[in-house]
Amino acid sequence: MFIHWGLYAVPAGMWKGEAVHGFGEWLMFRKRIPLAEYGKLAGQFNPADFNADEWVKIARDAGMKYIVITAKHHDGFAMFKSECSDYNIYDATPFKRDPMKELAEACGKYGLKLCFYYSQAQDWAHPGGLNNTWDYDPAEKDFEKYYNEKCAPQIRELLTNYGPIGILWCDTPGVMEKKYAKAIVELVRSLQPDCLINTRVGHEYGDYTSMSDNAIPRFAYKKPWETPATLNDTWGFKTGDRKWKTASELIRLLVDINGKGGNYLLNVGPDAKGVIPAESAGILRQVGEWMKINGDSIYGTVASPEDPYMNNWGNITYKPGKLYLHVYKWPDEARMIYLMHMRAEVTKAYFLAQPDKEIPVFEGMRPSTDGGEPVVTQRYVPGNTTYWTMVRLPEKPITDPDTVICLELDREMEFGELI
Ligand code: FHN
Repeated sequence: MFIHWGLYAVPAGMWKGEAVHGFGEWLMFRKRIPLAEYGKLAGQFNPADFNADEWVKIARDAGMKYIVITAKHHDGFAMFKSECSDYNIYDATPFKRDPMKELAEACGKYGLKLCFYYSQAQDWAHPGGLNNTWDYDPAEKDFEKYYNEKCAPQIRELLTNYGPIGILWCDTPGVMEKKYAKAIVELVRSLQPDCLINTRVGHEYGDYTSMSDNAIPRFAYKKPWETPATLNDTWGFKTGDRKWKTASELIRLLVDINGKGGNYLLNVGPDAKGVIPAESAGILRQVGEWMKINGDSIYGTVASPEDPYMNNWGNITYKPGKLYLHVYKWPDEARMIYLMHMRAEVTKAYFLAQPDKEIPVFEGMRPSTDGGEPVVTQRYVPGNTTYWTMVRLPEKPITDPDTVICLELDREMEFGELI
């Protein structure tokens, strides 16, 4: 679960009675709000309903395994207690709590990994940070000073005060010079060698690839990767944004991403009271219901051997020795799925929703297309080049919006082998 939470939750996309276009967390930039004025939002920020356990449980119940939260976004306001800048939630707001501490405890309790988003280059509150050109003269920008005074010390705090951190999630490196990306990587390695860094640290550093926002590659991508994505249109809370994706859409996107070997980092934008919007929580709960039954087809998967197909019935995810057929659309009256050229024998088949009830698997015959019970038939002749596997589906889906069939195989398949 991605969480964008900061001072921008107070105006929630509105400024002086006007609805401001764009992401909620970009409000200060969009309206070129002077820091002295924007900073006053801190006095109104008292998210008394924040409950770390509830947030972590929402993530856990949706089937999520890690949380990435904005410790500091581009506005420069730290959402943790910081010794190097009192422009932070503990010192500058009436809230007087450190939500990152509370989240670290809750993540430990419920077994999720906590990760920190840190805007390493853009900082609209520090004179040396990138992109605040309305308070500070660009010609006088001293990035080195910003890096030494704020960026590096805050990253040090984040990786020192909150236990093991899964990822330092950097963003928008912009024109930041290579030496700073290198220095951040070295700093993280020195403090927590197991902490991952995403490629948005810049200059081709990083342990895994952050795709563009909401972007899914057309084909499987062999290096580890992740798609950060919104649940509606904004990242940071905006009252006016009602464009929620449905649970069905999210499940299909998740399957698409997992089938191509990636991870889905799905965002929520809590409000100024500290509450994850009920719509987001409700949609994630529905995803979680599906995940409880079908999670085996998602966790631990690698790029599917089937890439780059688009089927008329659904999609495939894969982990060594197991092929998961995700059926979204019942193909035709015969309810038949055809997999061609599968150079592996199906040894066992079952719906994830009915793991104890095996689907019969027959060798060497074509199933009748006149309907009937679910069945898998295959023609498998080692050494031969033409193989096929057919799966007859039940009359109706078993789990909406995606019924998953697991085919256990006698061997591991290579990426791209199912063509
Ligand atoms: O500018 C940010 C944006 O506000 C948001 O944080 C997203 C999340 O991936 N990253 C940047 C734009 O790519």
